Amino acid sequence: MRYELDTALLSQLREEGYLVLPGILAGELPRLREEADHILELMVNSSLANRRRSGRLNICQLEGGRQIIRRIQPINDLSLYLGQLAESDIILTPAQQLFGCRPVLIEEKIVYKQTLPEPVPGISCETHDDRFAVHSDWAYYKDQGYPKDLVNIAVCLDDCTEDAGPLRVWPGSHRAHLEHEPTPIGRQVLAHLIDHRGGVDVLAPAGSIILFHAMLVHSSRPNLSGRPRRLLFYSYCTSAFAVPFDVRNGPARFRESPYEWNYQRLKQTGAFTDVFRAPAS
Ligand SMILES: O=C(O)CCC(=O)C(=O)O
Repeated sequence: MRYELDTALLSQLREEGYLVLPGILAGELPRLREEADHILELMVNSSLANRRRSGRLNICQLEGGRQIIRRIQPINDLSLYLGQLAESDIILTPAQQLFGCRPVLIEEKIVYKQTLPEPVPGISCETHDDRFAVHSDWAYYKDQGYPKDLVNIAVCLDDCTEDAGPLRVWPGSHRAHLEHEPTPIGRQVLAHLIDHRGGVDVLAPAGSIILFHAMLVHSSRPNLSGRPRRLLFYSYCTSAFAVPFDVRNGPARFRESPYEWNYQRLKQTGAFTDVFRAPAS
């Protein structure tokens, strides 16, 4: 399947720095959610089997014990389906239209914002909540020398409602890079450069695609809905730039893979039995 942006949508994306394509992947939702659940189970069980939190897994625990899966990254080497989706026409065509040449994937992740029904003992957790700071992704990508022609394609696995900590964007902020400072939850635009209480929520039903420029300032509040708010992110760079291979995610794949094989071996020999199942979603 192919989805071409018309001129009006393309100029909206160029002007505002973001665009929502409602429901265009609704038919894929069962498979997308199945993959997200599978990756979540793999991460939690392999962390327990190895007695070491996977470096892919970002999990938080709040006072009172509630645990929230915040993010898993990288993911394409854990799911054939998600790896193939990243190269599919429906995902690539809008990015290709924007760049005027082939997009090259530079990183992928799933932001889960998913509370676990029961805390899982034995995994070390971060102590903050699932919010994301007011930032642009290029504030990170610039460290690897990437150009500014980068676009994020986020697939909504769940409804992005006001109470679910939706993506919040500052329309038009992608035109110039704003200086960031480090915070416990990541880099953040200096408070005097942008109104941190500004921005607009990007509300979208499950199955929608949100495209946004990597320089666009964005954030998200904690998810208070009681439901997961999963976004699958693919980030692309223009092939006009000599993109180095997998520099952002490659080291984590290389570091984590031996632990994941060790987990499979422990399971095969009966030395470890899975204890965690993803909550029904
Ligand atoms: O999914 C979200 O709420 C925001 C994620 C985000 O900004 C990031 O991963 O850089």
